[in-house]
Amino acid sequence: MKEFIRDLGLENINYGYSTGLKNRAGAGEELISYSPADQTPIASTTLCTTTDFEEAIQAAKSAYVQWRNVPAPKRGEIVRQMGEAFRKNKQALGQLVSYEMGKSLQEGLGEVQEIIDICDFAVGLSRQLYGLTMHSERPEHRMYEQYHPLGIVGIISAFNFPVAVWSWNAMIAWVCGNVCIWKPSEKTPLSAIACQNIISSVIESNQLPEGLSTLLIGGPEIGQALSSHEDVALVSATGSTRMGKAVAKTVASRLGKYLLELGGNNSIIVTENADLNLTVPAVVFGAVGTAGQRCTTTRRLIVHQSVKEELTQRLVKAYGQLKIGDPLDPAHHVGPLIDQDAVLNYTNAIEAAVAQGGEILFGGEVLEGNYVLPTIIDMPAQTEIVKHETFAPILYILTYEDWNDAIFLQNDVPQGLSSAVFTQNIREAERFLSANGSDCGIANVNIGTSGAEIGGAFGGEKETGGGRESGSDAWKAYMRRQTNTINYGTTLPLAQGIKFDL
Ligand code: UN1
Repeated sequence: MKEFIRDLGLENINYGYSTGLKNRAGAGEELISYSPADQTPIASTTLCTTTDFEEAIQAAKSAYVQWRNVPAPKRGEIVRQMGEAFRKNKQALGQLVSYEMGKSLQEGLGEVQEIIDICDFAVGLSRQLYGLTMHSERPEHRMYEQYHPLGIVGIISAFNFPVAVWSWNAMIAWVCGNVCIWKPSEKTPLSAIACQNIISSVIESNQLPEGLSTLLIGGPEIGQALSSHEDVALVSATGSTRMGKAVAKTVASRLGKYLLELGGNNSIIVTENADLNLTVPAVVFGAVGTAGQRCTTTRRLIVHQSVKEELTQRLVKAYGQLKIGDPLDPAHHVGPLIDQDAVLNYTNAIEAAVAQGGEILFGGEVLEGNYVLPTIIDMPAQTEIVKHETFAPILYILTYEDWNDAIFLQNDVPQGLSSAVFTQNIREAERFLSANGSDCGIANVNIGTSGAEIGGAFGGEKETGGGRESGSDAWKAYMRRQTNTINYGTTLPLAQGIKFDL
């Protein structure tokens, strides 16, 4: 038994359903979580069914009636305590994330740091849920807007960021006065249970209602139930475009709200004016970090022909120095893929790329278990496979001569999450950031595509789903806006000067 499993209270969890105060087995089958690092079963839990879901809705509904009346800064105080609890558990939770998901320990710890950071952000936000005041066209009238909570927020999260993405949603949703029902990926249930254990202590010590945070370990039917239930005001879903389209369709059919953070196919343009000393580490981290399983992973390199040879040589050299293996060993840069399906997707994509004219410059091999060699493939054109998001460390290289072609290639994919340009030329940089430049939700200059900070709004366009989570004013998606007009005079003037005399 690994020490962090014990530290996080995961020895005998025996639950798949938790309201924050009450934990019990789900009504469904047993679910064993295996580490992708060595296929060891870590612990087992149970799956929830739609019967459990109904109970969760009732708990959430009654918690909401209480929670929405807690002043926002007081809600922030609760989130502050949660942040403290995560600080105390950073090491253990980071290790668990690394072991259960397979990302390197550094990245596991980084993910917990994102939780801590978003807690801090949400605490400040709890005093800044500002609406505007506007001047009324009528005398002795006042007009303003305010933001109220939505109610129940459903959170569907993916295996690749098993804890951080939940926290971006949950911490913001809570300070906004909502309650949350969380359905994590079935591939990483323990990381979710660990988070629920950590925040449960805060819920308990503050005598908060059960149902403020409900965790349901479950399959797609729980996602479906969240999407179709009219009491779930907002469904925030992170995952594949296919899943996002299904969620959007179901939620839209009842005119509910959804927030989607789906696939990416992120590129870095390297111009003839790039500083390659910055470019090389940014590309390597972006392409192989989390074994290529981030939505923001660098998947395409669009390189000016004049720097292509030098850049590819330096990349191949850097790839040759990567240490691949047990993610918990701090010496390793790259861990395993999540499962054998992911390994198969990796092999299939490489086969397709070669069939479409690609030349493998590095990698292309499955090592043992779920470990694969990060791969660089030189492509003659942006073929079908390059336009497809494969969740694996495969970097496609495309070459350009004309700057306009570089921008065209960057945008000519169905996804629109993250993008970057490496250049020291201000015209290229500004053009990339302009309305004629990158069409993505994130566009960077001289930094890579992944590793976004929590302070900005995170999300993307086109098949990425259009939602924004985390910082900036992303909180507005978790609240309903109300416009209020107050007449403090003794007459009833109508807007637009309409006369209606009785
Ligand atoms: C994701 O892959 O779903 O920008 C989120 C990044 C991280 C978040 C990625 N901050 O890579």
